[in-house]
Amino acid sequence: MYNYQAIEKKWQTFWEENSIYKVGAGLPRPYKKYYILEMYPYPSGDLHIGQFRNYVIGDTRARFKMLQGYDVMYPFGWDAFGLPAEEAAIKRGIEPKKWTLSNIDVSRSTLKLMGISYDWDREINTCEPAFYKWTQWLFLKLFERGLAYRKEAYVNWCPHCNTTLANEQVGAGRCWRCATPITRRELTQWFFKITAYADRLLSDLDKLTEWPERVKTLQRNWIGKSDGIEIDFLYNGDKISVFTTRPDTIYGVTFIAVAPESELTSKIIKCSKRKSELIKYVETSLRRTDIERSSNIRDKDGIFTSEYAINPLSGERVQIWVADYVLPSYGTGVVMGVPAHDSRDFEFAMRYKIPIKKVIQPPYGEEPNGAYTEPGILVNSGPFSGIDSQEAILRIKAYVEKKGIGRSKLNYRLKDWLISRQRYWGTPIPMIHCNKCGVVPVPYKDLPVRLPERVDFTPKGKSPLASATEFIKSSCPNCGKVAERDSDTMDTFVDSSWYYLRYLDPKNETEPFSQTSVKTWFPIDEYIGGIEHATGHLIYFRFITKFLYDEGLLPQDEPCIRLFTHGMIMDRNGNVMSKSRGNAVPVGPFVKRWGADTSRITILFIGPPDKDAVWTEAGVAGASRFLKRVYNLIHENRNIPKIVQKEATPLYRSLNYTIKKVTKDIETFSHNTAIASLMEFLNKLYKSKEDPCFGYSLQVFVQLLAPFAPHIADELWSDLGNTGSVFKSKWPEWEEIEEEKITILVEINGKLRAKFTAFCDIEEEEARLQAIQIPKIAESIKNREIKKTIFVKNKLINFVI
Ligand code: ANZ
Ligand code: ZN
Repeated sequence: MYNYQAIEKKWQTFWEENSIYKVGAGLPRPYKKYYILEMYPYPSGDLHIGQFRNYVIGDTRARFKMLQGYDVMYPFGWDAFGLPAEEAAIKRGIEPKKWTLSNIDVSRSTLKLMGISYDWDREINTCEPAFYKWTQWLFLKLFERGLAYRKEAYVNWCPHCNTTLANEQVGAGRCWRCATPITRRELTQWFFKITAYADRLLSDLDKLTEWPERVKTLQRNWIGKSDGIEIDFLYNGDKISVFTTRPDTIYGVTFIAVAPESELTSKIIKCSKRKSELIKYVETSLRRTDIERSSNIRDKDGIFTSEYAINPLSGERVQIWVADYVLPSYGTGVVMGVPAHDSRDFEFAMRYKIPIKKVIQPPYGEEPNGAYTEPGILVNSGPFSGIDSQEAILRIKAYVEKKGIGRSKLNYRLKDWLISRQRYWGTPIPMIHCNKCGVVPVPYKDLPVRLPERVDFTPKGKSPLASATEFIKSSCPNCGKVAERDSDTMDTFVDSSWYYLRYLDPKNETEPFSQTSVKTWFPIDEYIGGIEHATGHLIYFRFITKFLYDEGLLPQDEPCIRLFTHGMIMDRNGNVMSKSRGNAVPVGPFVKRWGADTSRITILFIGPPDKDAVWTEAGVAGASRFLKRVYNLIHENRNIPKIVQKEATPLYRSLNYTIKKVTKDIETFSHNTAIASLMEFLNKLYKSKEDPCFGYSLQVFVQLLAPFAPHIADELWSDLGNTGSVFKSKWPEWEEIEEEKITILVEINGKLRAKFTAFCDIEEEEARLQAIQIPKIAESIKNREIKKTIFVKNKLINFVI
């Protein structure tokens, strides 16, 4: 009888006692390193099925590499700081630290129950001083190089909750918690100058040949390089610079629009006759978020300043407006309005009856009703009339540069990274404010700056740490006078921008990581995580890696060779499973009921790992039956001789075919089809007990099964008379021999839809499993009932739906 409870407990204990997964503790062998990492989780409670899937995907690959003889680094840790812990703490009245640590305990024991092969000796936790000491060290390094700086910035502010809000926490201009309309506040904030790396972050994407194209495209667009020019308009003897990618439209400018919060706006307000109306408009627009302001849906609004500027090329006088569709932080914060050729400007001009002047003619075809935004032939453009847009852009660029009224300019959409938070539960910013010396860094030897406990952290409008007098009171490292600590904490994405390096040397007390450890393990060979991090974490950690490379601390400037973005687990309504949505199925009870191995097979068999999948427990019965059959067959035949029969018996052929298939499938993250081949091969084994290759095949089967169902594999491995763990054995190799395979047609309602190859005499159940794994078939039978299955041996399978 397959007693999975006893087996799993036994082997989990064995692995732990024998440090099977300890990095570098393996048998002597040629040295090949493999650093595999999953993005670490935020410890919000027990893990759910969606997370479980990601860890099992990673674990399967880690175990496979172990069996292939690699020295595998497979660590785990916790992204422990962050807002939800504070929210939970306020709601439940417990300390964020206590809440976080108890969540970690629950999740860790679930991971152990699942049999994931992490080296727990390398566990990290970002809220421990031993870790955040080095986050602070990183901050100081960046500060030394001028890459961490302080600046006034507008932030979203909820006047009711007394707190800043991230853009994601604002919906339709209201606070996510209390629905009060938000305002914008100008506060001094800390930034990391990621824009200094914009060009490298962009061009080095070409080095990342094993990253998904989709992620690279998202990053390219996010960095948003834009090649244009700045042109100086004249205003009261001063200049107003505008950034444009279309200098060929310069003769069509009929107004200038300035962002409300730009300095230029305050300057113009002083000269304007419409002071009070202007001030009112500025206040209203500050209440809107960037998202609303640049939305295409909302009517663009603005206000005329009653001032004028002069177009330096045409000499024409144009109106100056203040309009909040102009973003303060892009280009110069001023737009030259060309209503005839830009849709937003067109809308704006129509609304306020501003003149519209055509200067680009379509080369062929008719002019549209609205703005004509494509390139074309210049008209009404002085000496440039008659030239096409492309040529005109070059000539106008040359002209303004010669005259000294403009310059070429590269602009990036990427902004500097605002990293300060007016929150308690994060890494304290290691800076001291002295009346005499200004902002002074905490000396390295005084790190860590410890986060004080028992602080009143309910939001009051300023950082909770500001009222922790014991913490704030300090002395200036420079002059020794009484001074104050910075009261902000860092964005948690700072922690995750470098955490992957700490695993390499987690206990080092004198440096964040040693040079030896980096030389041995850097970079990550395989990184597994969600696509939602494409433009956040995955850019930040590239940035910090480049910075540390420039500091001479890393041998290369990209953190990760290969990135795998896994699909999401969805609920029946098509929503992503997540704790915050309230549709999370906890994994603990499921694993307890079915055992780790059956749960693992179920989740891997749900579909290709890079695709989304709907969670159902339907597959669990099949997975459980499969493992029972594995156990029964091998356990009963455990004493059979295992000599290798290198004859091309039918079983030997199938065996070689299966080794090859499973190996290739794991390499391409096609775990579900690998399992399907194992199921098929098992059936063949049941029918081949007389084959001279039978005993040997059982042995190899156990090895092939091991990455997916590690406990039962180790149990059967020792049943077969081997000593030690199967994970210390060597992954089987295959021999290229001709395989007698047949082609099975897959039909739906009698129509041919797909084909697959299988062993001769494949059974109906087997054929059905193989067929429904084919993406095209899976797609057409999704959510539909299969009324009848018709199976013609060695020919076809037909689903009636
Ligand atoms: C005149 C013009 C005429 C423009 C035309 C476009 C089409 P990308 O390509 O994304 O870089 N712009 C400049 N600064 C802006 C700001 N702070 N907020 C909002 N829009 C701004 O876009 C560059 C274009 O975006 C610039 O070129 C400018 O409009 C606008 F037929 O200038 B253009
Ligand atoms: Zn001082």
